Amino acid sequence: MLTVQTEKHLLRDSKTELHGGLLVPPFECPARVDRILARVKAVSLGEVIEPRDFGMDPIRRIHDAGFLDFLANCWTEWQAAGFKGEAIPTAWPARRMRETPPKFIDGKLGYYALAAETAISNGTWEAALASANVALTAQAAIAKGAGSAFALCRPPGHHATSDMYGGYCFINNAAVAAQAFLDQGASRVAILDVDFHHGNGTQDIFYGRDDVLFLSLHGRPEDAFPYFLGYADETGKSQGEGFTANYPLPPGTAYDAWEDALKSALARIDAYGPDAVVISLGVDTFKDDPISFFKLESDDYKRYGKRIAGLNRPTLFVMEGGYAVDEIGINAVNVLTGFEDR
Ligand code: B3N
Ligand code: ZN
Repeated sequence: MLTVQTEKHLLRDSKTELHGGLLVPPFECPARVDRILARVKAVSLGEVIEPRDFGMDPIRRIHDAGFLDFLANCWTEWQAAGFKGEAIPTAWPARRMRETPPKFIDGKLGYYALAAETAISNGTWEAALASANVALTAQAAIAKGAGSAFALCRPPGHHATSDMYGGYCFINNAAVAAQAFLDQGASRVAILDVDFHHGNGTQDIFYGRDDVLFLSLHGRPEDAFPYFLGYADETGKSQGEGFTANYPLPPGTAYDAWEDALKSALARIDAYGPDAVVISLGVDTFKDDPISFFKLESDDYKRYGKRIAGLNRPTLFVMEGGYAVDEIGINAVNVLTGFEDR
């Protein structure tokens, strides 16, 4: 399987995450990609290539112009305002307040953020753009006939909506790639999100549409980030009614129960008959993940990779979360070798 990756992910190197009332080193760190890439090479998964630059057009198909402008200029404006730390929002358009974008960067941060843990720092925008190009390059390989490809994206994307960042995500790489399939002639695309966290951004982007089927297996919103989306009764709206499926699961969920949900999701995808499948691949479902509460073991990733292959559709894997750095390479690549049945 082809892997697409770039060292530009190193530009995303913020030093702080707001967690537990403290500024701690971010869980979403550069070592994650180093470990996955080392494993890709150790198992000889296949060729590893650099991304091409697709420009802004495919990203503008998903994201709001004001939001992209904010991301591109945030760090410069934050520094110009004289702030000394990394950029973190402090105020939001909360219930019954005005949703008018402010001019001052401190206000813009709250307007465009969905949560406060994710600090913006020098290089964040450049790394997010490179990550989207990683997804688009892997998508292009599949459009040209590859049966599968692995987009080793960092930063991840599935929490980013058309106009909000957060949960370590800035540009929604899976959504950008899915839209590219459609723009190049696909009629239907399925996005299966197997990250521990609900893919709220991807769901929100496609919620009113029937040309993208979105399915997510995740920690239930009563207990897990992003807290405010991902309930089972969210099934789509208007033309998109019936094209979203959520499988919220409780703390302690181990492979057998998780696989039951996966089988149900795969049956839905099979019935939909997509031209391409995008897997939002997070391995924070692992039993030792430091911020999650599922109990999957390393061999389980191989088992479910094989099940995904059973769809027999062109499949693009887009890297999302996973913070057990010592095992992230084994777990992520186990999905891919399981898919290849080796
Ligand atoms: O949810 C958390 C969080 C939960 C538990 C933690 N422990 C026990 C140390 C630490 C953090 N933080 C909120 C930000 C989570 C962002 C998730 C990003 C992701 O992987 N999305 O798929
Ligand atoms: Zn996650």
